[in-house]
Amino acid sequence: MRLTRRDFLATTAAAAMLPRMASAAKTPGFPQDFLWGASTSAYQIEGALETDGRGPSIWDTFAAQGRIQDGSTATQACDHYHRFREDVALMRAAHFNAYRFSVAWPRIVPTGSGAVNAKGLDFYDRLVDELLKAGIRPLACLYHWDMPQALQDQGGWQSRAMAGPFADYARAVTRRLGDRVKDWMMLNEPNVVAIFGHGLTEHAPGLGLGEMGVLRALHHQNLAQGAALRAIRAEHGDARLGTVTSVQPCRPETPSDSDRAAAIRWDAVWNRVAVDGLLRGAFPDVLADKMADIVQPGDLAAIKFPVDLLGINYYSPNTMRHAPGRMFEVGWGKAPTDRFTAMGWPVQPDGLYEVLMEFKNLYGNPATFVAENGAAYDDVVSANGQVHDSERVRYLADHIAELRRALADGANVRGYLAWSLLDNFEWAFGLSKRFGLVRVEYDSQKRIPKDSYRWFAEFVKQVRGL
Ligand code: IFM
Repeated sequence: MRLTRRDFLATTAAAAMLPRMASAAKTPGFPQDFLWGASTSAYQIEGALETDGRGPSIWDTFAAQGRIQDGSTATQACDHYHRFREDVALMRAAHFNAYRFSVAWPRIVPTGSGAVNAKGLDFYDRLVDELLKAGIRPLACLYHWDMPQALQDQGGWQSRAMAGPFADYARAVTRRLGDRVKDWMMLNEPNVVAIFGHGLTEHAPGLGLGEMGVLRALHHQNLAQGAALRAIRAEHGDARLGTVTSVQPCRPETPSDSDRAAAIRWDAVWNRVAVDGLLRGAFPDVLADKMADIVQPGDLAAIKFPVDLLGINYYSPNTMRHAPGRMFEVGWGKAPTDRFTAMGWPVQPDGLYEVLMEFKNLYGNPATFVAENGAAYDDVVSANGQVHDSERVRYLADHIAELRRALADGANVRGYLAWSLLDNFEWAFGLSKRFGLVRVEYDSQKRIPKDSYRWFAEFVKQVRGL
């Protein structure tokens, strides 16, 4: 696909943003090797759930239980399994130099442990070769929520025993792809997995176990991550290893002591268990009593690891209020903005600056990259066949401006990947929420690049000096 400047300027709203971003691009602050691209995950885009020996995952079970709000499934999703070449071509046309995808654990180890499925690995082999051919650096994530059902049947993340199978799976994948993929992320958003899948019931496996269920799932993911990091490091001295966490500032709704304490508690659960465990080998004080029931001697040392690159997913801050009777006695308050996405998430770009500066000021400025940032909106296809998603353009532009501000203030940020390349299966919301730079017509599988895609492509082109 060839995109001309005229294509891009055809969009009034996007065109209006360009001068501002063009001058942003000229401002020093984006290094030449900065990573620009998008992220996706296997279950959300691949489809082909029963192809080439893939085993069932917890999300297949969850969907079969009728727990997806719009009744859709990921059976076909974006059919990326068969259309990945077309999707890589879209990235290439947008001048991306990086792409984060996830490997589906149930494709590689269909029964959770034991035999490795070579055909599953073959798919990622083809994908990686296609990316490299297009000059796009592959960043592979090993766990983006699709646990093999067989392991869930043995306790899943409620069990300490997942560390062994996860490390074995990590070894199998990196042995096959490690000659070409150098960036390996272990987990995606362990906090979201633990909170919504284990404490609450909105995500698979939908256990609703409350506070201790959350903390167990977090701790056991941390342990599995530590085991996988060490397993890969032992065999791949040249790999850049890391993980991806969702980091959202937790702000009190009011200055009251009780709301402030709620924000501190939620910050501990949402942000610190994952980040402090990995970077400091420590857990937040406010959770010490509860964690004492879970953590065993030696665990903190097994979790801490000198990562090379840390992915940060940022969408919005959490505005918290004291809510007696709720999990961790917290509830979501009203955010001080009138901008919201179709997910109902507040748009507060300054939170990205806050998060990036926090890594600089509190954690010794490790190398980070924005692994996800983006927004769902109720896009419509206009009479001219285009998607004029000016709100998404504004969302991206505002967040990239905050990223640039953090870079200028010394944050060690190495890249920005938008969520997401394609509209896709948005978990419990099914196909009803669209986050893509590219629209997917699910019936025909036609890809329609949105204005945001053209805007981002033009921006990346300018900022990379192409
Ligand atoms: O779609 C998800 C992704 O899988 C994980 N981070 C948030 C995105 C939007 O909800």
